[in-house]
Amino acid sequence: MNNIKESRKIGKIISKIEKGEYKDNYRRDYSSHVIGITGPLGVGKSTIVYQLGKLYAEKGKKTGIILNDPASESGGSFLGDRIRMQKLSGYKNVFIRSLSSKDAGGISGITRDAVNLLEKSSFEKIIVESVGAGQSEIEIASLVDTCIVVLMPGMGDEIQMLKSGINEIADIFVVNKSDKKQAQRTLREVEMLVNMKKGDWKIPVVLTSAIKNKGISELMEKIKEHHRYFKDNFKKIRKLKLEKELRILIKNEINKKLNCFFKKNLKNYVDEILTNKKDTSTVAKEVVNDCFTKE
Ligand SMILES: Nc1nc2c(ncn2[C@@H]2O[C@H](COP(=O)(O)OP(=O)(O)OP(=O)(O)O)[C@@H](O)[C@H]2O)c(=O)[nH]1
Ligand SMILES: [Mg+2]
Repeated sequence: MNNIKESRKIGKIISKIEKGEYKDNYRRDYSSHVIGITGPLGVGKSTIVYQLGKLYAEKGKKTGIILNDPASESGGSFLGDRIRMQKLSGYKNVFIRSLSSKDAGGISGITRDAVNLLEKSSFEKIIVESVGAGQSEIEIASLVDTCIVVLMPGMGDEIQMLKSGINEIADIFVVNKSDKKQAQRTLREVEMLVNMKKGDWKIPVVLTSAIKNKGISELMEKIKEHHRYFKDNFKKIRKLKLEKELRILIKNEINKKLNCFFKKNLKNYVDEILTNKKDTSTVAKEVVNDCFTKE
């Protein structure tokens, strides 16, 4: 950044955030547009972040980029991330930083604080990269205004991902690595799933080849459209995002408890059915009723 002083100051505060030594009570005023890029390991998230960041920078937008500590992801991309970061930090209006959650525990809280800090510092665009389909990523999805889920062809489990709840958080889908075989097929599969979804925002599916810088300006256009939609329907979307987040988190919690319950009790219920000749569906109903009526 050209304002080296500002950049240093922000960097120092972020280090404090990482150590859990900094907190403030800032509440977002949504003057920044926060864009989340998420998806499974190695689909090209960082490459997309780099291309997008570069495009925003060239358009003169003050851009903040937050990456999760690459060392904690697919170690292999660490060097690539470093090189990209160096290139981007050469732009005078870009601040870029990897976050590590080693000390403060949990990346989502730290990311939230860092996003707040950048908004307070008048960044127009804040891009956040997060990995995986875990809980922290779902939390991150609720803190961004526009959530982009990146997939790639030939993953085999991409549709599984969509079914597992990640589709609930996507405002835009990207099928990256369009230079690979089967990209068109994956595109069609994702489009089919998206078409089944209701709602007044029609989730776009954008085909990109980040490495060749293809499809990135189309993606930027969709991001812009979503931002307009977000601002026009702010209250409604905020509520919906919270609802979605809660629904996913509750499902996760119930699943965890359920697995525990199965491990401990399933055998006993089977024995009970065998001795008392109750049928399985009656027992299942009884068990569930029991669970939901108990404290
Ligand atoms: N063929 C092809 N390779 C790509 C494309 N985009 C990224 N890659 C490559 O895919 C690998 C992973 O890219 P990254 O951008 O690091 O992916 P990521 O999703 O950020 O990875 P993690 O952060 O480790 O989950 C790198 O070797 C990239 O060069 C693309 O459009 N086509
Ligand atoms: Mg990455």
